[in-house]
Amino acid sequence: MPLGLLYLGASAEYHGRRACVVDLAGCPDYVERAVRELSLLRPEPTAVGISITASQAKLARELASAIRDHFPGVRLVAGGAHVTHSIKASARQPERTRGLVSDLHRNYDVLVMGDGELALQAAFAADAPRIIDATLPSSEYYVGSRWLDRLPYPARHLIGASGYRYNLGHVCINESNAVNIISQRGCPFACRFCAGRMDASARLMRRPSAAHVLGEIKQLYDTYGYTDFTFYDDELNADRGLGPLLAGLIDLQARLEHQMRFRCFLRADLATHTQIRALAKAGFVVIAIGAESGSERMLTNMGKRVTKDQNTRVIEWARSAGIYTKAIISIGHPGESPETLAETERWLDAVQLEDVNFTIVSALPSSCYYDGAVRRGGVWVYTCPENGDRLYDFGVNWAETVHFINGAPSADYNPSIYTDSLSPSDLASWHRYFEAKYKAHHDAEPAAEPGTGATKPFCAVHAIH
Ligand code: B12
Ligand code: SF4
Repeated sequence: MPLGLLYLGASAEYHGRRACVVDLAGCPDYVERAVRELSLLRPEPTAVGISITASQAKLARELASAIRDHFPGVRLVAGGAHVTHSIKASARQPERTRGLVSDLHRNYDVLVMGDGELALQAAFAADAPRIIDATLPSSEYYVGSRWLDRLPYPARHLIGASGYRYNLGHVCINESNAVNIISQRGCPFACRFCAGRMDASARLMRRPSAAHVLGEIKQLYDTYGYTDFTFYDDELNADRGLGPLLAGLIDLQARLEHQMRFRCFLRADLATHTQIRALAKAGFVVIAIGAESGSERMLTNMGKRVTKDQNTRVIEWARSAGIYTKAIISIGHPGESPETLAETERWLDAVQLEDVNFTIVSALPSSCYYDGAVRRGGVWVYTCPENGDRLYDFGVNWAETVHFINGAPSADYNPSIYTDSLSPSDLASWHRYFEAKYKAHHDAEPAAEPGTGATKPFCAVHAIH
């Protein structure tokens, strides 16, 4: 479920507005569908918010244009990762981001950066500024931990939550009754491929109390009968306050006399054997780790600050605790070569994961690979400070191109990046090779991550009136 929009919907309702959320995930006729849904609203909407990630920017613009045609005078508000990170990146890469930022200014009336629960109300005001920056703790619209504890739970009733049924997103789990939740925001780490990492405010952690999170889980169980939960937190163990949450989950299940199942993302360097056992005891059956590579040089180059041995150790601990591990492997970091990919292959052969996801890196605004690159001979070049290894990027025009890869690349998929020893097509071949070798036996592979139409680009609309 689109948590961001559902939090905004809840906030709008809390402030006495009528809200409508349209989830366009995986919807091929997303423009027609959105216009149709908006046309049914009475009275007509006065404001429409669109949530945008980089790969959706072009689709969102088409949507915005159709909404303007059908509802002249409506206020169009844009928010989400693309808006936040493009504007933030423009301070460091003004030339490179010019097209992205002007595209946003041309097509939307108000741009909201950061969490939108408080900013949304200001975006509706008659005298709303063109940009509302809610990313800084000094902003009156900043959603800090204190606010997260008071925010209403996501308004899942606005999208007919009972119609959503997912599995826990692991190849070993076929039957499930899962929903996604998020228990903290921000990540203090600085992996160089990750969007937002160049921005200090994105590295600030915020979280509600364990009681608030447990209340949401209970509400989801009571209202919709959900028994399985995927935590969308960037890294659940990035926060030191995991103990009360795990104790609360055990207590909740005992009180309800019902066993629940959970999935989360973890950072391997912060995991301990005790923590993994505690997760298993609380009902965690799947963990996903951003292992990224089996090459120490690549792990250094991407600024992961996790070692291959730490990744291996977590997989072993999880296996001994009866938890399935899924690893995310990313291909095409600075200096990637046939040798480093062979190291990754050897590592994957050694750890024998039940499930693994492959992706090819792309340089996203506000990541180190994007903001830290310099233009040379028509391409963007990021150079690792440690050893001079380089990543080359043709530069995706996110405002004009739908560009992302999830799952095996099609024959015509062309990565935007390359290294000194691997061309874009070499990287795509390696990706296909890994998919064939490690995923071919997964006939019953879930088509998408829980809660998403992950294999297709999507947009979402949030209309308020
Ligand atoms: C879970 C997740 C996924 C899931 C589901 C995504 C979903 N939409 O539910 C899956 C696995 C499908 C996925 C896929 C991808 N993802 Co992803 N994903 C995330 C993750 C970890 C959590 C999203 C979430 O639920 N956040 C919680 C909610 C509360 O926050 P939110 O959605 O940002 O919404 C808040 C604000 O942004 C704002 N807001 C949002 N929309 C709007 C609209 C308006 C009008 C307003 C006013 C405010 C507003 O207010 C909201 C409430 O506070 C984020 C990282 C993160 N921590 O956010 C990455 C992230 C969004 N993903 C990212 C990427 C790169 C991808 C992929 C391209 C990866 C790939 N190679 O395939 C694909 C592309 C998907 C697509 N089509 O866009 C990047 C996006 C970067 C960018 N510039 O767009 C992020 C930021 C990770 C990162 N740091 O690099 N992803
Ligand atoms: S990849 Fe994970 S650990 Fe690294 S900066 Fe991004 S969210 Fe944090």
